[in-house]
Amino acid sequence: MGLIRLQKKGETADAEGTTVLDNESAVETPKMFKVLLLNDDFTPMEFVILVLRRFFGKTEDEAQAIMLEVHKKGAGTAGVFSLEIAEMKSLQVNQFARQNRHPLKCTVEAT
Ligand code: TYC
Repeated sequence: MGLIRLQKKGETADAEGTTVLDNESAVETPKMFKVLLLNDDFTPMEFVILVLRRFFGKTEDEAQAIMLEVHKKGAGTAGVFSLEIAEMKSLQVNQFARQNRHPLKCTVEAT
């Protein structure tokens, strides 16, 4: 009597009889999203540095470099996260900017 191998849903046996995952069941690399800061003419540089330190865990030097990139190029990446975390950070930054009467805007973009 031959060996009977039972595959679960989403699995198949390859030529050697090894169980492999079907394509739809294969573990996929998580999709990642950039949290972008947008430049404006009014938000103080120090406030942008504070945002980068408080919400993105940047050091003073890292925060200054990102802030200057945004200031010169119009936008820059504060961090890269799963969609859920990226959207939460973006909401928190926009709320914090509004509370402090600054026009700073934060958006989310696919990597
Ligand atoms: N451009 C602003 C200024 O000159 C500084 C700034 C930097 C604003 C980055 C927003 O995301 C920003 N005060």
